[in-house]
Amino acid sequence: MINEAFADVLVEGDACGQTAIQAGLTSPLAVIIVPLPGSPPYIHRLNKIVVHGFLLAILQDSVLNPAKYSKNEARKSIMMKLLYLTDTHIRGSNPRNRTDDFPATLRAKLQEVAQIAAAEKADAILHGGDLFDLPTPELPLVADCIRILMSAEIPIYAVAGNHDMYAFSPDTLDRTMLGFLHNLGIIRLLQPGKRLYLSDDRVRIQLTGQHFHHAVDRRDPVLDYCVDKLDCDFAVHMAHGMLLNKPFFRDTPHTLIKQVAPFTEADVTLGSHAHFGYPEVRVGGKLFINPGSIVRLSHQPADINRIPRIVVLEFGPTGLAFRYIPLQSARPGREVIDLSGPDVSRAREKCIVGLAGTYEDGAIGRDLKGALDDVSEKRTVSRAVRDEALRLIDKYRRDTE
Ligand SMILES: [Mn+2]
Repeated sequence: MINEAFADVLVEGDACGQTAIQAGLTSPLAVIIVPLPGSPPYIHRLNKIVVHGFLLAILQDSVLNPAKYSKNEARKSIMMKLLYLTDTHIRGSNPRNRTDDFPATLRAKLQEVAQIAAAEKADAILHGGDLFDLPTPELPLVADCIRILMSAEIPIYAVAGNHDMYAFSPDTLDRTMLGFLHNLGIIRLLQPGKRLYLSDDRVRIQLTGQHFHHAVDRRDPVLDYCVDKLDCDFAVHMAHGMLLNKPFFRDTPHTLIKQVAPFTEADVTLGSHAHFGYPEVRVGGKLFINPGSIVRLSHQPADINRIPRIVVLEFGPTGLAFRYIPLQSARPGREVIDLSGPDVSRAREKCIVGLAGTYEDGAIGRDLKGALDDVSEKRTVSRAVRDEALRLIDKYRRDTE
């Protein structure tokens, strides 16, 4: 029997048999072994020798890489874990509704994320966009936050959100902090339309991503939210846009999960942008998850009463599993959000989205003066502001021509 055979080998003090038992190889198939160079000739003392290709390969591997087959690592070798968080909105000052020290809160939350990554032995961190609240946020806090994320010592993959770029244009990313970190190789921005593969010994994951851009939720949603699955066990897609589980305000462009579910082959679509998140949705075996932003910026009850959370995704030979991890460092909403002030976040978002809708597809570039006239009329911007804007634009044009 194989166990006896291993016991024999163990008596000989052989690393191969020992690691095989630690790896849980107790199948009664029986054994082994082509001695590696330098191995002792114990093989002749085994009573029964049946070479089984699969076991043989693992055992050879286990001799060459014993650490991989130690008890703690055995589980890891058949599973990949990804940790997902989104909409961190890193900024060095307090948002209007927050009463706490917002930068300190960000550092604490990211520290907790790094600790979870270590405790879970995650293989990578995924970020759904709006890593930063501004395209070029304050450097000291960026340094703190990125150093904390890097302390997890695993790759960080991300898509860019509307706050990470200028003018809803991913073309501007090279001039932003997120693009800068990508160019340094510290954060790896997924490239729309391209597949990236993460693979373990037995699991291969296809990772794709779509940055925010001015036409998200306005053009055919299949272009942004749907992918084909090729040459992998699992496909994961991240897109920064207003992908929702149920209809929203008519004047806010959004896409419903049911519109895209039939057309994507992604096993998991990771949502962002909609800060409150929603319970996961399953459609025909496909999973749509948005845990919500890890910071609460509005004072709507749905935001105040939720606890920010991240997601751990596990991919193994038997399928995929996920669980939410609420952040311990998140204090009750009422302790950090000022309930008395006006909720400007929704009004501001509506205004910005409304403007973007008015000037699609480069209309701003073609007729900037007309657009400014239009905006100043709609938003009651003073004539002086409009004229100053035009003067600056003229100057910019002259300087760049
Ligand atoms: Mn956001």
